[in-house]
Amino acid sequence: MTSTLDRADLRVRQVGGRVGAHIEGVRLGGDLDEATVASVRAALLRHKVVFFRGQDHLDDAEHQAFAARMGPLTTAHPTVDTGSGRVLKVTADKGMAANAWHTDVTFVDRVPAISVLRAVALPPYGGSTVWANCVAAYEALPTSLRALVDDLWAVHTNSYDYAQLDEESEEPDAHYTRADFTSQVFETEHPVVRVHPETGERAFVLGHFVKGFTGLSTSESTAIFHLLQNRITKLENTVRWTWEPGDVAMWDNRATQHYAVADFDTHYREMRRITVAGDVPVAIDGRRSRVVRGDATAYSRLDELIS
Ligand SMILES: O=C(O)CCC(=O)C(=O)O
Ligand SMILES: [Fe+2]
Repeated sequence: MTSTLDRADLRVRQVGGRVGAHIEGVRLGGDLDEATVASVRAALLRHKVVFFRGQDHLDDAEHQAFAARMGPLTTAHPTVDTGSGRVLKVTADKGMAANAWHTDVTFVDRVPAISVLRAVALPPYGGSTVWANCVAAYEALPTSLRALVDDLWAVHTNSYDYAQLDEESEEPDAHYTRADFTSQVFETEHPVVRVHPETGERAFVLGHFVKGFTGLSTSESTAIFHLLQNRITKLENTVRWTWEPGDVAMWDNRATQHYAVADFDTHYREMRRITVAGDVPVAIDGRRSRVVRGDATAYSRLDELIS
């Protein structure tokens, strides 16, 4: 299906029924014209994750220049000092436990808006990535469950219980260690349902940084977390992308979760991510997320955001 977002040379083809589109006819870079940037953004807001093939010309600088057209950038990560500023190198998913369903960096108050991921080295098999639509999952809720989540809040932290992760995700990766990721502890209380600042849609804010729900016991939190996550990650609500060299994926981090599938044995896989800064989530009743612990001002500035 091609959509009405198409311009003469830009084609948007839906990949999944609820999430994901392939954008053809665009050469990504910092010099894209305004109309193309607007079309790409419109496709992103509608489809939640967009894929571009054949972007082999990109290096870190041009990747960054393209991402900067989508908004002000964050530093690479709140706790990892990459030295190189804004590029997060993801060489294995171990240190980040990316083979778990998550929305990026929800442990800070200013949850990133958009992530732009580029394939640099791919394994001979496996290593695909899956995205889920957090808006569609909310919209599919029966009224009884909406009543439960609309006024529910959750505390997210980067210092979660690693013992709960599966054995395979215990190995630290070569570039960043677990100690890097938890060198500074962050905790933020977010609404379970946020109102998207650009689309006005309601979206779940959950994923593996959730430590528990406000006012509920650990066992109650675990039960409700699984109930909701099972709805978000239901296969019909997801899209899976099999990477080819030169591919770029860009997702709306305010409306999705993702999971990097760790099925490539010991083969080398390298991705690079540039992250676009986001604002502090707003609940249905207008209240904003609240910092419990940690200061993310150095990671992502709120005063540069256009609202
Ligand atoms: O490596 C991937 O496919 C995704 C890793 C990830 O979670 C991220 O870049 O945010
Ligand atoms: Fe991620």
